[in-house]
Amino acid sequence: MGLAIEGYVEPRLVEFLSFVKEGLPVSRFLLICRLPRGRVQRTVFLTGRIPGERVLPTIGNVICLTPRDSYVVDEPIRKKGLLGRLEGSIGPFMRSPGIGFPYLIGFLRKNGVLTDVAHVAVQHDKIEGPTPFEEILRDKVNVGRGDHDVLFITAYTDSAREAYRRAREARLAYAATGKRLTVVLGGAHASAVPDEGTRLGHVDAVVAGEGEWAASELLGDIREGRPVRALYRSGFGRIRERGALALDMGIWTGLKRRPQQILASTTFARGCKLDCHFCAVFLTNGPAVRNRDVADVVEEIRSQGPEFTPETIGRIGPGLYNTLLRLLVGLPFVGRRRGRRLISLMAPGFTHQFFFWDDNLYNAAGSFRAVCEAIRPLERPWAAELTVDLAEKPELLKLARESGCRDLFLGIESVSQTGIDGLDKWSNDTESLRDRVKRVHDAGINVMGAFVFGLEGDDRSIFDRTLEFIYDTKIDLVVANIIQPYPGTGTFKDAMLCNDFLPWAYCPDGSDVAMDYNWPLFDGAHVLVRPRRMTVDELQEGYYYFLREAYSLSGILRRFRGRATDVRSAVSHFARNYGVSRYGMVKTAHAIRRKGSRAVGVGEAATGMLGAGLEGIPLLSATAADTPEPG
Ligand code: B12
Ligand code: SF4
Repeated sequence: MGLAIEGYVEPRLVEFLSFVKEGLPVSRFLLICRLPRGRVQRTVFLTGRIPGERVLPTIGNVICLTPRDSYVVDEPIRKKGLLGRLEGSIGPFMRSPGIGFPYLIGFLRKNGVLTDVAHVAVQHDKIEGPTPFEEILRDKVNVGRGDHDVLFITAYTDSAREAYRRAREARLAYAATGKRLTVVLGGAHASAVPDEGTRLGHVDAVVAGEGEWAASELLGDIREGRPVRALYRSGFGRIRERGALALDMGIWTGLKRRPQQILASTTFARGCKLDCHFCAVFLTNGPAVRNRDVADVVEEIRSQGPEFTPETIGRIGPGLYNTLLRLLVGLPFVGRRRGRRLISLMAPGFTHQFFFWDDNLYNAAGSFRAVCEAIRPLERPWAAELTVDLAEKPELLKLARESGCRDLFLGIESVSQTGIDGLDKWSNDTESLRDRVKRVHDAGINVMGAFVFGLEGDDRSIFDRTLEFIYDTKIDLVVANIIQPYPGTGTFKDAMLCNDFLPWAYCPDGSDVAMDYNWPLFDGAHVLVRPRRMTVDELQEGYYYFLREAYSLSGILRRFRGRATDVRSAVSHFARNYGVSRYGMVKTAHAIRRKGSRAVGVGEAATGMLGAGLEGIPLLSATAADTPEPG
């Protein structure tokens, strides 16, 4: 028996041994390996290959790339605020790099689709900045490992253009190395427009929908030496069996500019019980709700905690936060009483509060109860995104609070019933909306309300009516978007049928990257479809006006629920709103800077389709937003 090994020897040996373990035939290989005294020789000569024998590719590196968003297309983001400057000098405090790649890589590794032979490198342009590919190859990838690398890119629609540009850049950099690279796009945009990237020659393959099984098939094709197909898509299988999914947040240790803390994250279900007209969730997660085993969820959360305890804090690394933390925890009184809390707030590792990134955590009463009961013993605060009809079940709200729920992101969408009906969002009913928000508050849970403008029936009064609503109900945090025709949704199809797309929604002639539409503008902050009862300018400016009012000092004050003497709650309310408005939500920060925005009376001179303020909106320039954005 012999073995022929070329290139970097250790991973090849691992692969050889896995061949033996799996009972695959190895007798046709010949091993010639020089090991001089004192050191391991890594140069191996290839001889004795049987003439005509096919050598199968070995995947050496899998690069997981998250490109930047195109949130601010007409103005680059600069971190001028207090938080921005601080982070610029000492590094990011806290980020959520996402869970798509951790679930994908966790699954591929657990199921042996990726063996230890393959090195997984991560590049997160939003956190680390858009690092040139030559630098990524130099610092994060071992080009000598294996003979075939794979670049995985994830993108929402608003970052599709950046994804395509990065794909081209990677190909160029690889051409200089002479090594083979397969470029694959996955995520929400790929699931919605699965043929665009390959048709326009940006990527080699697309994975649509859930990634785990489809990507396994793709990697299998590469390893077996078969040509990759343009599209991989698997059915939405059951995920209820224990261990069906496997989250590996450990991949983020590979970030160069690693945040001090990463948002602890999990998911219980995929899919949503609703099928709202404007929503793209069904394209990635399928038409039905599928739950996981709650024990898996609990295990996932447990695995994400701080890296240090009061006893081991002395071993913490250098840096401003760490030195400060070590000193504080070391103080006799403070350390004894508050040491653990300080560590959970500041130490390297994961945040104490964890997030369910489900599409909708409240799909059914039974499963919601099961997951709350399972996580209650963890005694950790949590947050989730769900439908406001949960408020119809006070016992579930109570249970949620008892199990640690502190913040709920509610898709309120609109204070207009006509708008809600146009979305087919049967969970919402504007008659009972105020009461429902109150019930959530009464249960001791904060509300982050999400609103959409430009819906059916919306006129210029919608902005002030919504402001009145958020002040009356004292919604703690607010996010707002202009209705977007995300590809594959009912809203997109309507816009096509009625020829309602505005001119700038199409890919501009001068675009340096070919795209079907002007995807960078699909960021939630641009008017892309002709509104019926407002001018384009009225909708655009009214949107900015709404955000600016909601996050003005008086707007934040009017939404404060506590008593004037409750200093702690007041500080928390202002800090959180400051964080969201100035920093966390770049679009909001941008709106706040647009001092001239008004809800009414705008656009008198621009009643046509092309409002003056919107003419010639440029595409995000190649150099724009060159500072890392909040993740
Ligand atoms: C959580 C979430 C967020 C979080 C993200 C937090 C974080 N750091 O990850 C926050 C609140 C920040 C957010 C923001 C926004 N979101 Co969002 N979000 C979601 C949500 C509910 C779940 C995403 C998720 O994490 N799912 C779980 C993971 C495991 O799934 P995944 O990331 O899709 O990855 C899987 C597959 O897609 C695939 N995969 C993904 N990438 C790749 C790459 C390769 C190469 C391969 C092989 C496979 C693969 O494999 C993974 C495992 O199966 C989705 C709904 C949905 N179901 O997609 C909306 C969704 C993705 N969001 C959406 C939108 C519009 C936005 C915003 C633009 C909203 C706004 N106007 O501000 C912003 C922009 C964010 C941005 N560009 O970065 C839309 C996207 C539509 C589109 N076509 O782009 C969705 C689909 C919701 C909707 N209502 O339609 N979002
Ligand atoms: S409730 Fe939310 S996640 Fe579910 S379909 Fe509607 S918008 Fe999408």
